[in-house]
Amino acid sequence: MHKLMLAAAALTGLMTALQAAAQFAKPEDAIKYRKAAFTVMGSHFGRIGAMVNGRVPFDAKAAETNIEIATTMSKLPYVAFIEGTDKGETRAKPEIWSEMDKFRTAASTMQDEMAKLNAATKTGNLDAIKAQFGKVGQSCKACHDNYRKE
Ligand code: ASC
Repeated sequence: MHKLMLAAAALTGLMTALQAAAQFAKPEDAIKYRKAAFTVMGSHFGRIGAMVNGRVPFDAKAAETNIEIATTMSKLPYVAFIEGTDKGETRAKPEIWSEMDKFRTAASTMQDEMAKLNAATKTGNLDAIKAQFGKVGQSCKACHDNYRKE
């Protein structure tokens, strides 16, 4: 039974990835999709940043709403780094494709740090949120430094 459930879960994951890849009729569509996901992620992560930096008052409920969106968005962009999407309206560096394993590891680190920020946000403890917010920011920056053009 356990094995069957694992197989079903693996199949569901594979189907999701295939559907995501199949949804891009043209390379530009994949580029737009991943940029949109990063934009929305950055916007909602930034709203938490405003609280962390004291630019807006801390609101635990608003932080939770924002981290839920940022966490969901963090999972979306990477299926769109497909072959043929290194050209066009993109700042993606060619190293993404020549170092795909490293790129995926860096993406996965960001997703893990974001998930930890999600957990920290649910505690409602601003100090915990601040500490983890910094780690997510570092994981964003690591990818930007290596894989995003100026
Ligand atoms: C943000 C945002 C990013 C990251 C990055 C961290 O708020 O939009 O892309 O933090 O600047 O270095």
